[in-house]
Amino acid sequence: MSGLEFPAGFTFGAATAAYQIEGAATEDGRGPSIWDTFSQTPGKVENGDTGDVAIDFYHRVEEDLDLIKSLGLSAYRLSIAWPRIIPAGLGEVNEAGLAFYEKVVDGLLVRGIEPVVTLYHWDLPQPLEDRGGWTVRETSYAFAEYARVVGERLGDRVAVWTTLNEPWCSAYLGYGSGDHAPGRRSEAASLQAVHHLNLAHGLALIELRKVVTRPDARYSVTNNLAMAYAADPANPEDVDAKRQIEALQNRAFTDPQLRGFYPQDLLTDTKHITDWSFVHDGDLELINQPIDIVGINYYCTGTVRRGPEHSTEGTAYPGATRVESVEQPGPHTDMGWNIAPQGLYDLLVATHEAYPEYEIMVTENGAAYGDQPVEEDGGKRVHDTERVDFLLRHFVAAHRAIEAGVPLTGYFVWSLMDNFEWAFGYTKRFGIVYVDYETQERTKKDSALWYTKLAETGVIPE
Ligand code: NCW
Repeated sequence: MSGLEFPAGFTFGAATAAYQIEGAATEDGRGPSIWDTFSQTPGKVENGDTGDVAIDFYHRVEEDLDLIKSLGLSAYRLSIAWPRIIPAGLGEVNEAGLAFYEKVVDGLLVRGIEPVVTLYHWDLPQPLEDRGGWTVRETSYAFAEYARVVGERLGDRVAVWTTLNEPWCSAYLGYGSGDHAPGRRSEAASLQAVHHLNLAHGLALIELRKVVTRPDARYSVTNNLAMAYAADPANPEDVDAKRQIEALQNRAFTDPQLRGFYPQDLLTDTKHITDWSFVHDGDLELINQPIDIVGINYYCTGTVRRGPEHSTEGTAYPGATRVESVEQPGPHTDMGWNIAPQGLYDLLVATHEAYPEYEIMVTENGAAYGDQPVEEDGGKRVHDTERVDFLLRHFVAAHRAIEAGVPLTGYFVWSLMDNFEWAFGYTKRFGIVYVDYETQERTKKDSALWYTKLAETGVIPE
């Protein structure tokens, strides 16, 4: 199975997000984000956990950058916290915030690691939510202004600019099911959010391209595309259930972003919720800006079939009709997500077929497990054999996709280190590096040692 070699120049990276790792929530002028508010609201996050301290990356930058270097990675995917840059969301720029990310980006470059920067990984400034958040188009314009400010400061250095991470989560979990910040539960609001996130993506690209000066800088967006299967591919009703999921989760984002239109079936499926009049003339041209890389976050698959009629109010799939999820066979990770490397292969091939002109990167893939450190040979070890096996099998699937002609040029493991897992607090560990939340001590897990061999040789280790 292994011993497979990736093409020369393939990017092996790891990913994190600002709110999940930084801590220092009120330091150096950072304003509140919707995740501060949400995590401080009783009952929203497991154990009442917050990102106030997280894994203290804010104060441990040098040590953590040395760690990335020691892993042999060629790129690090980080996100910038909008509330550190423009604390009120609009208006005054916080110099300390820019200086912090300048330190991170310079620290990466000096170590020979390419910075891959995501501008929005879910931490909307709270004052913007107070004005309507992603349900209003003012937020899209505020995002473009923020992108310009960051681009002006770091545009000579950042290798890849990613506008949004998983807008499906921001829109449907944030405004539809309420599982994520800001915790609203409205079908109409979630569809407004879909559009204003897409608009923000396009407007930000326009501003970035005006100010970025690094000649080889590239542009991207990261979607968590569903790999959905019909329970019975010969049953048209099951096939239609799959079509609905793909319209809501995949094409609602990729079609406007990469093609400049909303899918007609999405508009039809949701017409009882909204007439989409929040899409103004010219918006789709603004959204459909040229990009270089399509980023895909992949974790698991879904299988759907025709189910009973049910309301979709308060769910993450507004307007889905008679769609029922079929339980996926195990084994599952600690998130309850099924392990399906074939799904990664299928998704990469399907995305390439739908949008053949784009380079693709897996911007996140990884697994949560209940890791336990052990004392061994006078040191700490974490034998996360399941994660090693998970990564091995997904890298093999990615390699197969390349052989099948998919222009896959990079892969970022989620996550570099254990961190704040949103509504699950600190109960789920995705890191290839273990973090002791009491002492903040970092310990490379076996998966990190395995990944280093892959990153250094380009060959999937046995
Ligand atoms: S929750 C989620 N994640 C994890 C998170 O740590 C990271 O910030 C995200 O980019 C790991 O990768 C992403 N993604 C949401 C997946 C969908 C959840 C499905 C909910 C069903 C309604």
